Amino acid sequence: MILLFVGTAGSGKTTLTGAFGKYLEENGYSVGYVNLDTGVRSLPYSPDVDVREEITAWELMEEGYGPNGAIVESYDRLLPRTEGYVSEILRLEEERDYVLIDTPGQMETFLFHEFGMRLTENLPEPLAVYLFSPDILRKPHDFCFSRFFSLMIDLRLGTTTVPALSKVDTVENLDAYRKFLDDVEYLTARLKLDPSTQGLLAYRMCSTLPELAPPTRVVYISAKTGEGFDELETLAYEHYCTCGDLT
Ligand SMILES: Nc1nc2c(ncn2[C@@H]2O[C@H](COP(=O)(O)OP(=O)(O)O)[C@@H](O)[C@H]2O)c(=O)[nH]1
Ligand SMILES: [Mg+2]
Repeated sequence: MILLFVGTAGSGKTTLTGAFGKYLEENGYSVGYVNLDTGVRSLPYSPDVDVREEITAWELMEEGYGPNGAIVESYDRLLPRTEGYVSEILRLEEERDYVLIDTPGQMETFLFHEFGMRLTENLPEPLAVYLFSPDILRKPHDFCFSRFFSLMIDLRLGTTTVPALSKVDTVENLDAYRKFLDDVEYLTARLKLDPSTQGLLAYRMCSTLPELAPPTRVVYISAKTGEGFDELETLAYEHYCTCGDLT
């Protein structure tokens, strides 16, 4: 089973890769780890496949690139190696129960770069986990945004994507978050009360969500406390063993 952790910088991908991998290993599974981030300094797991063996963003910064340029250049230079990484990941998948892929810190270098696209389309039905942190959820339309962003990842990568709220240990009123994320009808009803342009757009978008998307469960996860790990394990199992039905 291949799990691909995707999300904006700081959403918790690397921490979760380490903590969820440890949880799986403690439960008797063998786990392979893949680091695709050329810019990360240290990792909380020991990678079986690591793009930093080929190139790092900081060595490019020593060549004179700025931080953003170095990141983009590093993936340009990794591009000819894509097929090699796919083979390494497939080999790893044959020998381990799970392969956890920690994607680049900056999500755009994965979703908007040929490297990420080519790598993903050559993996056998990876389950993408879209991590978003609670601090981006300020208003009802932000909940709509998150649900749609997860769908956009499906569209872009051709994967099945599970939306996962990360860092739930930092949330005091998790039930309120759950209500908005789990119950699309409730969210849509709340959006209808918002007369702003953003509210109207979100209302229209969320009204179409039940037609557009299969009813996917949202996972609530904390890499700190392990909350939601069992749920993520179940979803991965269902994805691989019951033909992608994640209702
Ligand atoms: N409280 C809390 N902090 C977390 C959690 N997961 C990650 N973090 C913190 O969020 C920051 C970014 O995490 P990181 O895994 O590097 O994010 P990445 O850029 O998506 O790989 C770090 O300071 C982590 O310690 C979590 O579940 N709970
Ligand atoms: Mg990271």
